[in-house]
Amino acid sequence: MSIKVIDSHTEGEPTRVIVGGGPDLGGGSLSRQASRFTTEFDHIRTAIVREPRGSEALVGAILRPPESPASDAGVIFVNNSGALGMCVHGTIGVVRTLQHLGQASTTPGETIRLDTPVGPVTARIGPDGIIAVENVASRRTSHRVPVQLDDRLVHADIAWGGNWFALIDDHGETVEFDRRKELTELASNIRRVMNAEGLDGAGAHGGPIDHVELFGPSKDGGDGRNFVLCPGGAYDRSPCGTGTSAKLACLAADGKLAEGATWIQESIIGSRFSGSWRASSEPGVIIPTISGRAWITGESTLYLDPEDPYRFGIF
Ligand code: PYC
Repeated sequence: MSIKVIDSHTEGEPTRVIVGGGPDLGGGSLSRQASRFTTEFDHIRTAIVREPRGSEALVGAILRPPESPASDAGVIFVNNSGALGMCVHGTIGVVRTLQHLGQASTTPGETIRLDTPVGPVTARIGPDGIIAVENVASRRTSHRVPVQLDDRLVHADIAWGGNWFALIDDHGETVEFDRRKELTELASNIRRVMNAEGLDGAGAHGGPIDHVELFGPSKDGGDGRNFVLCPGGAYDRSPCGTGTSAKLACLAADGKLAEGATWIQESIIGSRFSGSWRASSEPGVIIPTISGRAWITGESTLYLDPEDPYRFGIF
């Protein structure tokens, strides 16, 4: 069996788009197709994103027919632990890949609308390779929830940005690349305690916290730096677009960022997304736009040799 893929990275975080030989996910809603991917074809997901062909940070994307006639395509994102609701860095990677294939415009101002399991998003082509993603409606559902860990008390906001985030400022750690092991351990503990105590997302798409976002001051002229723990235990090399959307929802709720103003979010490696928001028709719910760049890193054919004991990944 062979699968054709195109790899890219968005501000440091990798995306692998399946362009041939992917699983037949049938029809129905994209969320149904996403759950079919992780139930009937999970071995294909793990073969594509896990070592030895992938890495813990890799997000896989499979293009599907659009769910709505207003959209150009559908997309499902998966990582080392399962399916993601939405993925902004992945969307930027998908659009860059479609441009590379000649299937999307590179003309500034042109748009491409993609359906995802959690709603449609629109990518607008900008100048200098920038791609701006208008993400799904985002909102904060809880403010400063106390979370008692063995060694410290922290306070978490809970917000939806296409995935569920716990956002923490008062963690007492330095948000530096060379502290990533300690930050991973702290964020994992926070997620474990919050989910064990039922401190999770509520309302539409309600569910457990899947990402944890720790904030610190900017090191490079931005508005802040983050460390984002992803569901499978990897940290996001980019500033995490769904996480930046969740952050914008919190800033908007606190009156700390005006509608239309720009927020520059730095990642733990120093890469940047620029974000802004507009109001939705629902009070307390914002529509964020996140901008960043992606670069193609390779085109390849993955071989799944039946004799290879690790063809479906290393567990
Ligand atoms: O950019 O939304 C994002 C994302 C989610 C997980 C990794 N990146």
